[in-house]
Amino acid sequence: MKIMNAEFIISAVEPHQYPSDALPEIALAGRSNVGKSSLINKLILRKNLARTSSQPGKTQQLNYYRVNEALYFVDFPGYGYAKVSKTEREAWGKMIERYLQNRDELKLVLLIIDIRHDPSKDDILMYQWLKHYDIPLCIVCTKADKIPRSKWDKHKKAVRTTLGADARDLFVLFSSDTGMGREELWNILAESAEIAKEEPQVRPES
Ligand SMILES: Nc1nc2c(ncn2[C@@H]2O[C@H](COP(=O)(O)OP(=O)(O)O)[C@@H](O)[C@H]2O)c(=O)[nH]1
Ligand SMILES: [Mg+2]
Repeated sequence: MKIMNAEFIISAVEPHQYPSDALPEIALAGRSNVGKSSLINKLILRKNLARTSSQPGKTQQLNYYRVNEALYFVDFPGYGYAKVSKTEREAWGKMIERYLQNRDELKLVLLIIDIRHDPSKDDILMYQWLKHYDIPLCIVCTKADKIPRSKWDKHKKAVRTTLGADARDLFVLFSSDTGMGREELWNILAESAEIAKEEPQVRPES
């Protein structure tokens, strides 16, 4: 995927703040610090558009990034952050559930998991929510560079088993450090969003 442009659009809480141009949306869900911002930055080849935040759990909004005037990334607030109060947690749940239930533009959710650790209770709940609402998902195991190649298979299997994943679920091993999985993931995103994998041929102006 050739990135022509990428920009931050809005931090939305209420549905009326969501963009209204009907472009396909790819959402990213995962616990705080799992590497969601880094993954967006790697996909769009920007160092720091999606802020890799030092204060995990602080952003309780849906952050919209538009790529190539063709699709949006919707970065969910990270879950499982210890200092979040019960009230905040409930607000989080309501916002996410409302989005998942009603958003026609949503084409795919990337469930981001740290390859080194078994999925958390929140990861499992998110997986079950997505299945319940029948939303297409892709499990993305990130930070692959942090464990030796010889252990990838073992960890992949542990992630699948803990989530109770379906053998048909899309699955990508990724690293924001090395760029591993980037092309594979873009191909999945392009397919889900129904956009061309390669830029259309532009005829030189005569
Ligand atoms: N080695 C390595 N570090 C990563 C990777 N992805 C994220 N990180 C680091 O993990 C930390 C959290 O990343 P961030 O993208 O802010 O996570 P977020 O809270 O899910 O948005 C940062 O220090 C990143 O540099 C990866 O694939 N490999
Ligand atoms: Mg982040």
